[in-house]
Amino acid sequence: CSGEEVNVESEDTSGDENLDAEEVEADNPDAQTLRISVGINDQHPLYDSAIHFGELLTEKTDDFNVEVYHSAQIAADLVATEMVQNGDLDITITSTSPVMNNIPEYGVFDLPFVIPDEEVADEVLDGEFGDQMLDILEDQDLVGLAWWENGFRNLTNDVRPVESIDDLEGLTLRTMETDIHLDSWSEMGANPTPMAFDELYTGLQQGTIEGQENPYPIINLEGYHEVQQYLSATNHVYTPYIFLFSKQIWDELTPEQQEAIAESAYETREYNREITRDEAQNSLEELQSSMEFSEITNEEYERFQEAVEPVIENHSATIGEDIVDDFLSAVEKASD
Ligand code: TK8
Repeated sequence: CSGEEVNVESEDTSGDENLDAEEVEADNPDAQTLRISVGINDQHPLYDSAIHFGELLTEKTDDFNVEVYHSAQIAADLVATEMVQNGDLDITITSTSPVMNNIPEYGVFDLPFVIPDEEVADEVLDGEFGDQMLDILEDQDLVGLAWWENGFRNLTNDVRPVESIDDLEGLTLRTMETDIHLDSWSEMGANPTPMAFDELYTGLQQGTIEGQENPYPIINLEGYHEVQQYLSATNHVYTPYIFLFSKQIWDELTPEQQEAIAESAYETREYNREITRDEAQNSLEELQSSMEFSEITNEEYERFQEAVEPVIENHSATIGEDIVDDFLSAVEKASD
């Protein structure tokens, strides 16, 4: 974990000189500063993408400086999102999953084994369904500006190779803080426990938990292979990153400023997907040299899928039946 420079409380960070952030400065002494918080470290493509956003924005207007804070120095995803809702932070780019605590509709992305591949993910997020999901954020004091990539999630653990669902029996796994992931892993026979991302490395290192699941770039760049021996290509869920702007701060901006910010977030999407996918391949190769890697056969994959069938049913009412139906049809349409 590379957040070693600082360890501050979340709320009062503005102007704190000890924080390690990348600044993109406008050529204007009166520029307003937009702070972006990300939970991952500065090696991950998300950090680079956030800086890229700042560069695009300063090309379009000299009204803003952009500061990007990595490794949850400002706050981990859940708290950062609340700060954005309260107008205490301008921007966070987070996995959708922790957002679900306040916005149950967002649980739809946590339903396991629904999105089969990246092309389908792109089509669903870039189409009507993705727009509809961004729109519902407004009632929550959030402006959702773009879907970026975290990627398909894969399992690591330190006990045994997981090649079949039977291998999961009793494994203690960290999941993101969402009931749907907890329920999914329980249905698959594991013993899941929710934990904020910034506690994960220590949890693995100290053996509080035996395993976790994340996309390859996070596993590699956060160094989980240092404390985990086995990697399985489970690809069980695709949870996107979402670019969230504070509605309270947004409403104070001019339409031209809003447009420049919205365009920069949106235009960074392709760049972000490209570098994240390259890193996923690169990270997988690197991980294979230090971990024992297992692929899941089609037959076994079906057993995983069967085991989690109750999960959609269990959570449809909370997410909203309509949203679940729209999601499943968007996926089906994109898969044709
Ligand atoms: C990083 C998180 C992370 C997520 C997790 O801030 O918590 O496991 O995958 O990407 O959003």
